Amino acid sequence: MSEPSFEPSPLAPRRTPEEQARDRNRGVGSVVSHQAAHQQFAEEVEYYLSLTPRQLPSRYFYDELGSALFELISRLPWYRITRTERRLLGAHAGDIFARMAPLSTLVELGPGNGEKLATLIAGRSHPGMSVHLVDVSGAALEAATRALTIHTDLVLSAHQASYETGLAEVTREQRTTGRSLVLFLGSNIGNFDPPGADAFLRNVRAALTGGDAVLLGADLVKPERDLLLAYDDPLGVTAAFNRNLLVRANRELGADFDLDGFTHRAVWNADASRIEMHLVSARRQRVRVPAARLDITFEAGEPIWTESSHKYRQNDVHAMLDRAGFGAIEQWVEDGFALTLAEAR
Ligand code: AVJ
Repeated sequence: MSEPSFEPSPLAPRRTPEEQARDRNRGVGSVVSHQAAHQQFAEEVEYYLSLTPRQLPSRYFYDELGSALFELISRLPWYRITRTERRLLGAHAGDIFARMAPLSTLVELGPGNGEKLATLIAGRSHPGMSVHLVDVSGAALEAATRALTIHTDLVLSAHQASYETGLAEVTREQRTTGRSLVLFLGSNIGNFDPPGADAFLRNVRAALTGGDAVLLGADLVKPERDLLLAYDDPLGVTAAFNRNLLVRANRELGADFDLDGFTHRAVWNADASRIEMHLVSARRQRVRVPAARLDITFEAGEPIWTESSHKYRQNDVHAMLDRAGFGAIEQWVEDGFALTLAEAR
C-alpha cells in the first residue's frame, strides 16, 4: 500500500526561504482563534442551556449555512427589513453624505454581505474615504470586501473582531481630520435587550468624537400578524435558520439533538415589545452535548429561547440614541422601518 504523497508537484514553482516561512505560518493565527471560538461556543452552550428557561445565543446562527439561510430570509416577501432598509439607503444616500460633510471614515459593524453598504456608497458625492468593516465572521468580511472592490477610490480595512474590539482598532488607526460615520443596520440592535442596546450605543459613542455620527436601522412595531409572518414564514426558511443552531451544536460539539424532536416557534411578546424565537421539544427526550458537559432531559413542550428581535416606536429610537449621547439629525421611515442619523454630542 502506498503512502499518500505530500511532495510538491514538480510543476510548482520553487519557493524562497521567506515564502516557505510565510507558508508555514499562514493560518496559524486563525487556527488559534478557531480553537478559541470553539471553546467559547462550548462554554456558552453549557451556560445558556442550563438557564431557566433554557437559551442559546442568537449570534451562533451565523455559520456558513446559517448566513446563507439568513440571506434567503432577507429575500422572503414576508421579511421586509433588508429590502426596505436598502431602499432607504439608496434614496437618502445623497442627503446622508451632504449632512456628514466632510466625511472621511465609514465604519460598518456587522456588514453581512456588504450589499447595503455598497448601496449607500454608490450615492456618495466625493471620492476617497476610508471604509472599515468589523465582523467576527471572516466569510462576511470577504463577501463585504468583494461587494466594494468596484469602488477603487476607497481605502478598505477589514477587522475580524467583536464590535467593541473592532471599533477600538479603528479609533486607534485613525489619523484623519474628517468626520466618521458608524453604521449599525438591519435592526441588529434589536437582538440586544434594552440595557444591552444602551450599553452598546454608549460604547459606540465613547469611540467617537463630537460631530461624528451613527446611522441606525431599527424595525418598528407593526401588526402582530405581520410580525409573526416575518419570523414564521410559510416556506419554513426561518424554521430551518432556527433549527440550524442544533445542526451546528451536533456537528461542532458532538451533541445528539434529534432535529425532528424540536419545532420552530415565533411569539410576539407585547409587554417586552419583541418577537421571540424558540425551539420547542416535541416530547420528553434526553440530549447529550459532550463538549459542553451537558446531559439534559427536555420535557414535552419545553422551549429553548434562541432569539429576541426587539421592535421600536419612532420615539423609542430617539430616546435610546439620546441616552447614549447622540442627537438625532434625521429619521427616515418607510414600511415599518426607521433609519436614523444621529450626531455625537
Ligand atoms: C439579522 C438580527 C436583524 O432579528 O430580524 C431574521 C435575524 N431572525 N429572522 C432579525 C432574523 C429571524 C434578524 N437580524
